[in-house]
Amino acid sequence: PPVSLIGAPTDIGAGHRGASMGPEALRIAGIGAALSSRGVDVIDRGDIVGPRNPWLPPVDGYRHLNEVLAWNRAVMDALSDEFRAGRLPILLGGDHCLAIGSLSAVARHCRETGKKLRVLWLDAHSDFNTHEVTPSGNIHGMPVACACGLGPDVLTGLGGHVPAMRPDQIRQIGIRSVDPPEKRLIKQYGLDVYDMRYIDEVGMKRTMEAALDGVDADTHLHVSFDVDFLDPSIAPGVGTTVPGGPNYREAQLVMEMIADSGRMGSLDIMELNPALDSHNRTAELAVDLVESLFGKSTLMRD
Ligand code: DIR
Ligand code: MN
Ligand code: MN
Ligand code: MN
Repeated sequence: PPVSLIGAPTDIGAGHRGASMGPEALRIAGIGAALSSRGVDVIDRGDIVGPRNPWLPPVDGYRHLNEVLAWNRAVMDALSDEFRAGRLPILLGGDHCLAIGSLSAVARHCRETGKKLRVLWLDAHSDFNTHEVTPSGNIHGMPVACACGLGPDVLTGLGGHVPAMRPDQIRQIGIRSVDPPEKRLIKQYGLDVYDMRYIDEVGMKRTMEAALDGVDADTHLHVSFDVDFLDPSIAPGVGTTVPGGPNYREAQLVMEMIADSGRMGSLDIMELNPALDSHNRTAELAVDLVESLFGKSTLMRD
């Protein structure tokens, strides 16, 4: 399908400033041209606007809840417009709190069209915190919990249905940093987590086969790519690096196997922080991986 790029320049849910520059870094790394040179019909819709980051401490376990809500409403509306137009939205983050808006839009799209939903959550973190257990109050650590109905009503109800999705519609890949009470919640909700130990033992190919199992012609596949999924040695430009992530070849295989499924209907590229990067290399790597997501390097295959 035709692709729409949507920038969401904010770090409103993060613990470091700078993810607000992510959309422009991805544009400068050539995301639009990379897609059009692959024959993809792509339009850049420009940037969503929202409140500035007041950089305040948490209140009742949430930092900037009102501002996070405003940004996520705008994200949800922007993505919903693209789904109704039959287009594949790529959300250029921005921090990962904005996935509350994209997951709300995707879940609503699937309810409206009767499609099955599968979410692939590529991240070092599970993002399954609540205001009671969060170590930081940063809402970028909470979007998966919100999508599963765990969080403030204003966020969990964004797409008009609580919960937006069931845990069994989500597969998390690359996880290696989970806060202890967050771990208990993940077990309680039965989230499917392919952590780095699993990937090390089983290999990325079989991990992805398991994560994509059951995806069929009726499935809308949403990929939420937190750039800190990648090992920090290749992707230093993120706020919360965690060692021991997928290397370049593993990450590329992930993207190629998603491309081969042919079912990706929406994509988030999140947490890219050019202020912590050098020479925009992390954005360039992200663009390279997006090319794989859209079918590059399937030489010898058909
Ligand atoms: C940590 C960090 N679990 C928190 N989360 C991050 O503050 O909730 N998510 N960095 O991407
Ligand atoms: Mn994340
Ligand atoms: Mn993360
Ligand atoms: Mn769709």
